[in-house]
Amino acid sequence: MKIIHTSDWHLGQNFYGYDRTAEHAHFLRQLAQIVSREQPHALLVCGDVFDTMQPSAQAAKLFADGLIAIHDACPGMRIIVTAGNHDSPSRISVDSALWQRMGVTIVSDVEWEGDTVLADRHIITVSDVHGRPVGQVVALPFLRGNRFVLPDVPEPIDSTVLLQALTERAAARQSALPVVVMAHTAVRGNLAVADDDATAIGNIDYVPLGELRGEYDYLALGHIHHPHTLAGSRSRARYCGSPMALSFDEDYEHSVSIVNLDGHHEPSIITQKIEPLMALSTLPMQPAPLDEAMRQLHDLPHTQPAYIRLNVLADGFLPGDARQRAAEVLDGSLLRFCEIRKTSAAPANTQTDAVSLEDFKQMSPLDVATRYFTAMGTPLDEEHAALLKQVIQQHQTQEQP
Ligand SMILES: [Mn+2]
Repeated sequence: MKIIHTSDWHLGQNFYGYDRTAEHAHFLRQLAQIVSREQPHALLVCGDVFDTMQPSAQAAKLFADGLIAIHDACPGMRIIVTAGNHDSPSRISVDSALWQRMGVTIVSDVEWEGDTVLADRHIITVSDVHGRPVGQVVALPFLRGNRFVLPDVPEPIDSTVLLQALTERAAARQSALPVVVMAHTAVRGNLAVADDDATAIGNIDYVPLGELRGEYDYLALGHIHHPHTLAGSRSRARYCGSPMALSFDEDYEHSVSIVNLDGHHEPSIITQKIEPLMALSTLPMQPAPLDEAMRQLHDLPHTQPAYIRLNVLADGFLPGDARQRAAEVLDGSLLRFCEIRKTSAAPANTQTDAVSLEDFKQMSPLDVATRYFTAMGTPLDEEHAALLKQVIQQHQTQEQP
């Protein structure tokens, strides 16, 4: 089974007041070309189709026109779209009956009958042009609840067990075919070492990969915009990432993933780059004083369209007219001024007595907490230290098998 895995389109995004319709249309045209060339069995869109719960008419039109062009590029292809946390389940499924006629399945929410989940609505068989089944897709949207009841399972289960149960159900139907699971959630790779995953995840609450025990052949993930295969997954779990940068910090290459599955073998994955219509540029690369940053802004060639974030080094407040001055420099050009990022020249408090990684590994949790509170200016008192010590001990006893 050959699939194209994409997610996090965020159609209709308003970027510092600028409209990104042309950029999204540029992406959708590229996707139609990729589909036309690859002729995959399925296209999976794993959540966050729209940027907001109430997308504009323009964004809805972008979605419809784009999807029709993609469908026409490979009419036999199954398209499956799931809702992400940015999507409104009711809004995204308004035309789902109409879409179904074109081979487009929109899974906006968990399907219930009374108080049990309609499991089979979430398992979709994908066929080739001759109608022969080539694989199965378990399509799960962003899950808001955490108690699900299946008809033949007595106790309510949580979202990770639901994923596992549906995967097993799909595998039991046709054991030779690969099972692909679509999910929109934060999952972390299994290796304890700091890898790409950790930096991409930031502060999001994530589920360790090991907790998603289903026997899937490929876990097609959406939610995190940085494309990466999860550590320890043997190419079986991947974030395809967003097809374009949605913030200045997403200054990496964006892509869709082309995944080939052969039975239960390790999938082969090709990353297909998406060319941006507009660059997102932080200027200068390293923060510089306002006058220097403004000088560089003046000198910038104004021939290539780009969004600009000014990177300014300053203590205290910036002059009140700094934003206006920057915007005026770019007025009438192809460059769009967005914001000023201000960095303080004075080193942060916590950096004054940095500790090496080796030393850090040797420290007890209590040492770490003590250092933290000291750095924050309110040293840990004896009572709280004792309480914390007790909690740490309890936790460590529980961890023993
Ligand atoms: Mn997203």
